[in-house]
Amino acid sequence: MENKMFCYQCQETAGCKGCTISGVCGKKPEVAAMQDLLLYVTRGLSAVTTKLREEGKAVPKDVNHLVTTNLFITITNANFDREAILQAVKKTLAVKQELLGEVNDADRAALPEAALWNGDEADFDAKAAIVGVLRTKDEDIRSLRELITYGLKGLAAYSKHANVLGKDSEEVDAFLQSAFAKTLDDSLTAKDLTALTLETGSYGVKGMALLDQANTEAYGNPEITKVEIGVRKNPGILISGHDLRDLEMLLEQTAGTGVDVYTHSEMLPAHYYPAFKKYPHFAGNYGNAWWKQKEEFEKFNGPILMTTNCVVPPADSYKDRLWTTGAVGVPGCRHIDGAYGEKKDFSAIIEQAKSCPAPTEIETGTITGGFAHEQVFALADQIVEAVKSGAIRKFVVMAGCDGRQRAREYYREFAEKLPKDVVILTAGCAKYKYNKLNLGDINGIPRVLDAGQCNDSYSLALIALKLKEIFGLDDINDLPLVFNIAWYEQKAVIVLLALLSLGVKDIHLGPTLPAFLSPNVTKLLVEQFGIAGIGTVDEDLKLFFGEA
Ligand code: SF4
Ligand code: SF3
Repeated sequence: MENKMFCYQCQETAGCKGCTISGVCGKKPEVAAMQDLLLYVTRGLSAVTTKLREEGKAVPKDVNHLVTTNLFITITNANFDREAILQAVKKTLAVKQELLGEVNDADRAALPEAALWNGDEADFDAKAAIVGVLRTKDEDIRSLRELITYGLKGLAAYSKHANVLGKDSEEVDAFLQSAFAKTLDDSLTAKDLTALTLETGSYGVKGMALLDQANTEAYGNPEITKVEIGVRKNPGILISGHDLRDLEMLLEQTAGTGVDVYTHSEMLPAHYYPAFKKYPHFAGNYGNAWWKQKEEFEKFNGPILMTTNCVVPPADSYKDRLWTTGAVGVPGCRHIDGAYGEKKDFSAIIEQAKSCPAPTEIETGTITGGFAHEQVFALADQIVEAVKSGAIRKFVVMAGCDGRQRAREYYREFAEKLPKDVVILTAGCAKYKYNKLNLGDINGIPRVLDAGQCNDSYSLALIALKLKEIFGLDDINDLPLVFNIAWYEQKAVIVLLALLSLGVKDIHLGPTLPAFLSPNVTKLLVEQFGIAGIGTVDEDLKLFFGEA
């Protein structure tokens, strides 16, 4: 049967091969088509901007922002709204045509077809059908092009978060666009693309560093924090996703209104930042990782604001309470616009909240986090002492994503069965598999050190580099540190590539290896970097710690 779509960018792709009829995530073929087309025209725009830079001409910031937003739109569980994506295609074509006029005549002829294409809406679907993932016939070239593309999507998302806080890096944007344009270039060999993959990882480090700087300059350094997971009596607004600037605006606008604000999933780490602690109505975290949202949003009773991925197409019962902003889109749900640097107007959400009952309690207690780099550096003496005395034998990095597949129970069981002298370093929503297990502490150091969101995996890298320095080691791989990472969407891809670029070897990746890695690309990652999948919990405990 002919494919209605083709997407294999996330861990939950159908049959570990590819979604061809409809997305497991809920993405329909007509939405997949517009995403494919948006990537195509954004590649074209990137080829134009790259050429302009080669000619010594400046590319405006808002064009950089358009590229990153477009890539963000196509991340798993970010945007299901065909109409919104179609409008983004049109806008991108218009911007590209204008910039094309600035390219020297002699250079224009050398641009790829994607840079020159300027179809009408009537042409969109026919074009989309031939520019998707399967346009690349050679499976290894396709695999590398997609690996780079997914890494760039993650980099775009992190850049966007830095950009809304007023931090831009022309260097990162220029690389992102040039690398994205190279995924159109048929003259590049697998060897060239492998080098570009690693380069993407090194820019991943720069992008995450930029975001870390943006976040900490705006909101302070995360610090050890106990976060309430129960509920209060006021009506509430639940904010999810990764955008701290949106949260800040929501907290400002809800102050004194009698409406509380709760975080969900990847917004939990916002509680660790000093700047948000001044809001008495910042009530706590409600629920778990993204995939539990259907059940939890139902029970929350009040409006929910999705600032980024991961949104699940909502049930009718709460659709009217689900709001989107930024790159997120869900047909039938209201969207709040707002340009970078502008104040978004959340008053309609606040008004709706006032008429809603308070959230239904689903759990009580607290969870502790806030172990980003500065906080861990402050505890360095204690940690080094614990390692030297043998109280801490090893660290295991369990950063990444959570997801709905049953196979992910592995991570809960792995955490539960870990030897008691092992400490988990985590970031991202993967932590929801074990952050409520009360795994105790070692000489006052909690056994689950949560650095924050997935982008805060950067903190984990800094912590590893700091430990390497303190212990006087030459190689990061000589640390008593193992990597057992869970992935789901494309932000995890840039984190992975970033770690590889820092020289980290023997990363275990689960619950399954990406479908977009061809056998040859997998072989390369295994041989050069020691990348491996996961086994059973007992096998892996034996492998990592010599015991089950
Ligand atoms: Fe399938 Fe994942 Fe693509 Fe959704 S994002 S269509 S689940 S591969
Ligand atoms: Fe989670 Fe989507 Fe990846 Fe940011 S929120 S880690 S899955």
